[in-house]
Amino acid sequence: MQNDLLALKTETDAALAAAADLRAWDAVRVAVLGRNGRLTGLLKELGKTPPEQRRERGAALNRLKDDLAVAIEARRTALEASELDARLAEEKLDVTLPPRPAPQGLIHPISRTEEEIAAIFGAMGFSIAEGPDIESDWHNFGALNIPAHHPARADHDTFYLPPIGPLGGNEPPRVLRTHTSPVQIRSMLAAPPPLRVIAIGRTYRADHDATHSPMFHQCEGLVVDRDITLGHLKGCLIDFLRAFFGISGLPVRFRASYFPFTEPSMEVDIGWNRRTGELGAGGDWLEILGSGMVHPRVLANCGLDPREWQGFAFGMGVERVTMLKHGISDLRPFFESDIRWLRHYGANPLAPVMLHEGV
Ligand code: 2NL
Repeated sequence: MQNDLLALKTETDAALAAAADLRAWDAVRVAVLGRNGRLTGLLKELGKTPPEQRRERGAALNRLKDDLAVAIEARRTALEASELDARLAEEKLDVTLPPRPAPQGLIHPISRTEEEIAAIFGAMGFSIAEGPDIESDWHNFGALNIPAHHPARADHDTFYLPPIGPLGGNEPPRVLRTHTSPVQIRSMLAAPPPLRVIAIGRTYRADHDATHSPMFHQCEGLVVDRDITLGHLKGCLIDFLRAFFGISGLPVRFRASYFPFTEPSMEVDIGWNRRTGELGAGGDWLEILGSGMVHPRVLANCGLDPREWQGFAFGMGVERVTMLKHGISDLRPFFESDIRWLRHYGANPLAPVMLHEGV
């Protein structure tokens, strides 16, 4: 090999050996084979070689180019292998490390109460019924024996929706349901008795202060069958209240009251201590739900003969029972989305709802 070519080979080999990483290697490659590289320069000068030496010189340059290409490629393979070895040695994964805690969501206390109520009544054979938030005047009031002059119909209580439709404003008004009762009306219309349903969900009243929210939640239950008595109502609600508050001997009192849709009607109280707020003992009474035997006119409104079918019904406020159960004194934080309050009162989504959650 001609001297200058031998020198280029020797120096390139040395530079490749000295290149410690792929960056340095690439610099060597460009300096030799690149557009302005040394070998490229020699090839460009071939034209200036005297014609009698050109053949031999050209063949030598091409052999050298192949040799250099092989050496450069071999060095790249070696450098890549050692960089991979270094990464494999460095990037170790310790599968025995405990995982970092991931942020965990919580169940809103209202939802949790709804789940608990559904679990208890579900175990008694009730099914959950749902209905629309926007109701006809008839489903919300008329069917429930709430006459036109009844205070529950007064404008300050009910959200009325603007009339739409072919009658040009003369159709009966639609309302945001003021209670969950229309859901039970729909259940009676949808299927013949026997019937055991629970309706839980959002309800609306035009009322807003420390103890009233324009949107709140109710739970109502309805049983319709032959020969249903006040005894069934009392047994069912005593069992429910003792399971929900987790107090087996919880005192329960039934007190005569009035609702347009039940006859007779009863307010249901539980025993508590007015001074400490403790539930289950203390000699004081706390109103917790309303109930009664379904008014014969309500049964008839739903196409049921009251001489053949009887029923009982009850209703409670979900916020109210949640506040009592967890010692929450203010209604407003339920709907303020304050993450600190929700972290405090939220429920673990992975803990299944038990039939006896307790206070
Ligand atoms: C309360 C009282 C009550 C009902 C709701 C009802 C439903 C139908 C027929 C008859 Cl379809 N009654 N529901 C009965 C008595 C009381 O709720 O204080 N709610 C918060």
